[in-house]
Amino acid sequence: MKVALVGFRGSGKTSVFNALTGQSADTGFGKKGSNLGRIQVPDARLDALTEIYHPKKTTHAEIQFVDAAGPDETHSGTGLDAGLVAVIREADALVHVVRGFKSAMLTKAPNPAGDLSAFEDELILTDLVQIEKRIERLKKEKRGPELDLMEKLKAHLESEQALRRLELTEEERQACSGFAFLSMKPMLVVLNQAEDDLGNDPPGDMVEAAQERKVELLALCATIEAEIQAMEPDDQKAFLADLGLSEPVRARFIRAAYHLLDLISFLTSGEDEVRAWTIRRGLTAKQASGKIHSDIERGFIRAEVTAYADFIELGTEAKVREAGKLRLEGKDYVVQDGDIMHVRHSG
Ligand SMILES: Nc1nc2c(ncn2[C@@H]2O[C@H](COP(=O)(O)OP(=O)(O)OP(=O)(O)O)[C@@H](O)[C@H]2O)c(=O)[nH]1
Ligand SMILES: [Mg+2]
Repeated sequence: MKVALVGFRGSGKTSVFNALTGQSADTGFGKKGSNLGRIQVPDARLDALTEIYHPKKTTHAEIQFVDAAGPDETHSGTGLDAGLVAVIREADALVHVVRGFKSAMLTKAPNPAGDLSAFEDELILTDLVQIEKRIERLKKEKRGPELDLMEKLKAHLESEQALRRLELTEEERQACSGFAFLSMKPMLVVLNQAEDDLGNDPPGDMVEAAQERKVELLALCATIEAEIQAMEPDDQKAFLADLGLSEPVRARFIRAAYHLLDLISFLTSGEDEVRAWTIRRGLTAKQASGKIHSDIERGFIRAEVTAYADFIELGTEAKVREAGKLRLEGKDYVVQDGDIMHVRHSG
């Protein structure tokens, strides 16, 4: 999964990036270029399977981050630059960082709800420009069905609403996927709080703005979280307890992201490798096997599935079989979180 950190200049994107990845990228204005990082998704089930199989390799699911410099908040309404648009297009999800702290570099008082909506307008505007161009072309070529869809999207954007809020059929969604519309991407909003606000709930207008836009909201203080991330584990625990925080932001972030994107993990296990694979909830066994390899999806015959809880209770593959807890599932079986799968395939 690829996540882009977006938001106005100085909102704290690079600070959030550091807090999540443990890197120490330069913060402050006008840093050119973007930062890339990745984190492994901790999974206690993977650790338990590793204890049992002692595989040569254990592979966690991964989240990749890209952090690019943001536009100036005083110049909103002029559209996003092409470089930034390209970065956002590539992402599966956006993390929009909004400033909740008084900045030493920016004169404007924090206005997180205002920034949330102003940046959203930039995404909407970018999509609108793209769609208008497409519509002109479709009119010339007299391509009816796609034209209808584009007109529907255009009307929605013109009412100043992001495309992620628009109900679409599966077919329409498919037709949109190649365009990678910015405002259609799932979004998590991070309210970057002042140190003094740590532990306080986000302001009411912010909560409302997030609900209205159907985006998840996570409040944190990036500078403190970046410090925590850089500490030794023992110091980390003591410091978190001191602040009244139960866990570092990385863990909260991962949960929020999985929830937002409706993701689950299935597991594969053996002597060579124990591994977690992240998929969208609702995928069938055949579709999910394509995550491992497209050849496996093509040649899918059946999946041998054990629920993680059953495996851990019984302890060995032989006992799982004996207890009748190894299920043979066909291509239409809907994969469940924690399924341990072995896919039989031809070719
Ligand atoms: N007080 C306070 N300062 C913060 C917080 N988060 C970031 N800052 C400071 O704000 C400044 C800008 O932070 P960055 O993380 O570089 O912001 P950015 O969004 O990456 O900015 P661009 O890359 O220019 O778009 C830095 O001096 C940070 O130390 C915070 O939670 N509290
Ligand atoms: Mg930055």
